[in-house]
Amino acid sequence: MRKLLPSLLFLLLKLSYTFAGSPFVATTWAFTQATINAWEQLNSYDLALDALTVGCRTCQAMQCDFTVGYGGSPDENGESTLDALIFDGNTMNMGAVGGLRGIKDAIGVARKVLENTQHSFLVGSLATAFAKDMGFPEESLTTNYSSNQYETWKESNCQPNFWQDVTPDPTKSCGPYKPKSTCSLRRRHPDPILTNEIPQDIPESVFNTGNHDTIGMIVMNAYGHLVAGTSTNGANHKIPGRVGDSPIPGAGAYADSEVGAAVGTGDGDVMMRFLPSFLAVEQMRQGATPSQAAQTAIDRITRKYPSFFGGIVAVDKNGTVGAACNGMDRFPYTVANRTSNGAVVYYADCKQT
Ligand code: SD4
Repeated sequence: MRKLLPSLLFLLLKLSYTFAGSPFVATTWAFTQATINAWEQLNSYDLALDALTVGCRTCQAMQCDFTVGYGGSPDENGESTLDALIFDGNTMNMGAVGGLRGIKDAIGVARKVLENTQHSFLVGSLATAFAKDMGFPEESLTTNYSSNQYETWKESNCQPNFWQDVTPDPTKSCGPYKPKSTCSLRRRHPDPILTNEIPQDIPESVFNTGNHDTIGMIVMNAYGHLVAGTSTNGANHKIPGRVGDSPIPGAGAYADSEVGAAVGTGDGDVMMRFLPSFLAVEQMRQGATPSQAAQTAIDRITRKYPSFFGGIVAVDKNGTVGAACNGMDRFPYTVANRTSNGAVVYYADCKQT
């Protein structure tokens, strides 16, 4: 028996390794290089947080579609600001930054918030001060590309923009704007509680396939440690100070190693009101498949905003991946796992609403 003990122990360890889960990386959009880099990192060290950081950092450095990292989505002052989140599904701890100015590595700073503070979320210029203390260099996030984007927008009379119910008419001018009188506001927006009215759908979304592409990434290691995160430069021509859904837990990303994880991308001003990543994880907790869970999260939004633009990727703790979307024909997402032989891009067909 004594002789058998080591082999029995080894077998037990091997079994728990096998059943703990099958490691994977899943990413919004066709961000293959980010997925491959995260997967290689995972294979080398099997640390989910490191793999996610490496993956998101890849897109930040590559300026994926100019909507992740520096030099994209300039705000109304021409400045790029960054949002990022990293959520640990083992500890239910997180780190996030919103409206980060002058620091390129937003996911790195979010990781520092997670690991070196008891806080969850730092924003704006004071997040920059924190990042500098943590050793990140302060540098301009403006490039020729982003200043051209900004100049072209100014030349087109600041169209499109995110203003409403202001004067002068935001569809014809650059501001500065003032609110319209409260009386006209009331006429335009009757109290939905009193009228039981479904809110107006988004007039014409500034979000579309040319203005999107947050990286949302989910990683699970061989021991079933699930983490989820995001990195983005947000919305093109946003009003300065705007933070999107991406750094908000349950909106941009959510993970619970006992269940699964989800990430979202799209019109964050609308999506954050529905906490779609949280909802998708809770659906999986109730037994929904990842595809069903992602679809439920999307349906919850389209019920009120039928034309919103966005997608959700959900993965359960067994590594089954699903996705759902709205406002486009199909939504690409990328997966790497033990059988994929590199990163494979899949497409979810959006349900026609
Ligand atoms: C935001 N959700 O800031 C992000 C942008 C995005 O696809 O994902 N676009 O609203």
